[in-house]
Amino acid sequence: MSFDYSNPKLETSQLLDLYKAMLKSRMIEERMLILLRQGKISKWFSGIGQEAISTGVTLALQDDEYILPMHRNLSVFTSRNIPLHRLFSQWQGKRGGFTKGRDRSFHFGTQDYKIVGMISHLGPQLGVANGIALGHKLKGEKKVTAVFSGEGATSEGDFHEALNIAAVWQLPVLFCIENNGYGLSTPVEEQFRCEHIADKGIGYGMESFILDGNNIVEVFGKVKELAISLRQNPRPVLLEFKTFRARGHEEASGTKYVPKELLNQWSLKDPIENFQAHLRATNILSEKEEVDIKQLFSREISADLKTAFKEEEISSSLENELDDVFKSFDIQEVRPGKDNSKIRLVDAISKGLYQSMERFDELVIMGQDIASYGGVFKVTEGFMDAFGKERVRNTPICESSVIEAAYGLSINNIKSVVELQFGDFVSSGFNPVVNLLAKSHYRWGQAADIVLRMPCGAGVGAGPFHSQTNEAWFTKTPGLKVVYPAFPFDAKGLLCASIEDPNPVLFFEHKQLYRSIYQEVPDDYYTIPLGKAALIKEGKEVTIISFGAGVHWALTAIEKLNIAADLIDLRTLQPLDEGCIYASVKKTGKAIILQEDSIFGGIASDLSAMISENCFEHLDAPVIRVASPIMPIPFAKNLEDLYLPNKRFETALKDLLKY
Ligand SMILES: Cc1ncc(C[n+]2csc(CCOP(=O)(O)OP(=O)(O)O)c2C)c(N)n1
Repeated sequence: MSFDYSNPKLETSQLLDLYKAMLKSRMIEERMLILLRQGKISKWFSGIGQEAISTGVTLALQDDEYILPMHRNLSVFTSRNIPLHRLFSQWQGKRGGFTKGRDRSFHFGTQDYKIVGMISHLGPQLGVANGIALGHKLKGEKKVTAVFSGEGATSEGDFHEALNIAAVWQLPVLFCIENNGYGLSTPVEEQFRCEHIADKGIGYGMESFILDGNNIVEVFGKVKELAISLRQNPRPVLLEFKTFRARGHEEASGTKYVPKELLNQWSLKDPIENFQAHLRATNILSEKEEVDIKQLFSREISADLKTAFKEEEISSSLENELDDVFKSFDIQEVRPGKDNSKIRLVDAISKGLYQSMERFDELVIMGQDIASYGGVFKVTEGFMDAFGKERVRNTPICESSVIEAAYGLSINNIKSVVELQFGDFVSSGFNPVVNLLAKSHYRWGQAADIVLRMPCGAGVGAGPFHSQTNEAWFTKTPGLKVVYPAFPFDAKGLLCASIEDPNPVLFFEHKQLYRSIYQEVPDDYYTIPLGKAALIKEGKEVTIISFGAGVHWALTAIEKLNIAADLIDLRTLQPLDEGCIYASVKKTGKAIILQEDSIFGGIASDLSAMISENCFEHLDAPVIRVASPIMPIPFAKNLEDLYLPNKRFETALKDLLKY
């Protein structure tokens, strides 16, 4: 098989560099396959036969440009000259790797080498690249971002959303799709219907090209040319690299389902053997040089393997592990000023957000209809005129990709706030929230500096898809902070603190409280630290614990029944102010928890268990949970009234007091 290596015409030194970089990753892989057979490493996803793509793309970019590889892209890592022993330690789960033993194989990133590794879910990578590229664009930096995907993962919604956003926002992203014929065992004809993935480019309004993924010169040349062009004229490009997966999906799974002829056909197109033959035939590489290079790499691999094997197995303490779930952050509390205005909850949120935009020059807000329209709840009304359309950014309807983009912005050191039009729609962006954002700091020390604003809650007759209060989906996911204010003063101070916090925060805003609850709120910027509950009423008879609209229902009941109760407004659900809860329950001996969401699996259940475990000797009655029944939220007013727990709360409270 002979390839055309004449276009573009490259210098001898460039040709040799390309050869060496491909060869190095091949030689590492071959060694890994031996170790795998010896049981010295676990899983391995082979990129053998596809090295020209990772190598060509990586060497065509500048070292300070981000690359987001997948599981078969070893050469991205080695072409960026990461010390091999660090890679080996990573694969053995040792401290010398990049994740302190917390994640495996290529699931890691490193800011030092501008590489952002994948999560298992494949598709989210594509949207993250958008955020990084957006960051460059906003900072006026002329840089390209390259992201990889297999052809199989292009069936995921993330691919379509990411291409759409990149096109609409004209982001300088190279979407590098390696079409290697199979997604695990699924051949391309069972994956998509069109002939070429590149054909999809036109549907998104972007340029696309088909490249021979086994021809290193073609890959390197075209990517280099495009990178120069994209830096000057930012826009996304879809690249389909035709190639072949020479080995099984992962080593244990074999290639039984792949026709022999196909394997034979493609073995003739090996990117390294062919290129090496060309270099030899054109006297660019002598036999001696070839042997020398191979010996050099072999020695380097052996020495670095020795270093990694010598490294002791990782050990840690639970405290140490827990310490890394969140990026540590001590808020410099800004105290409220003296001038106040009586405003609604929605105004307090809007003011907090506005003043945060003033305070953090680069803070970006993204959401549907938030720019000139001001958002469906008008929280960002007037923001576009004040801060411009770049920072107050309308998005297409693609929650997943927008949240992924927010993560990319954070990787590029830019804070963002994402407005979910309704908190219910976060389900369309669930994967990046619970997998990308939540696990990021623990996995590789990367902060996800993002606030997701979640208009939520029932009582407004909006039916099953615009009324949920879905905090429990997130309070159980380690790595997320969850804030849920009930009053304007708290809402503003907590939102400002959430934006300051470099960790991912879900900020719940109850729609029914938006325009019904007024309070004197300081005019100037201030913060309220997360994780502190508020004891808003004090009494000895009972402890009532709630948050959001429930706090107001509890206040009504306390007044109506004229009882002396401690009323705790949790304000933050993660982290939870356990001390405040236990102190109160130990004083009153009775606890009732009021939660708007359905009763099963909500925060009330956990609180009940925690109180039982920690305050048992002080309790004079069982801990009571009052919440909605286990059913979707109905639309009609009478049905919604049946559903919501506020009326049942009064009865339950009376019963508990009598106990
Ligand atoms: C969301 C999700 N579904 C399924 C999988 C299991 N899985 C891992 S890799 C893979 C095949 C991916 O194929 P492709 O994108 O073509 O990449 P390739 O492995 O061929 O390089 C599958 C099905 C997964 N990791 N994530």
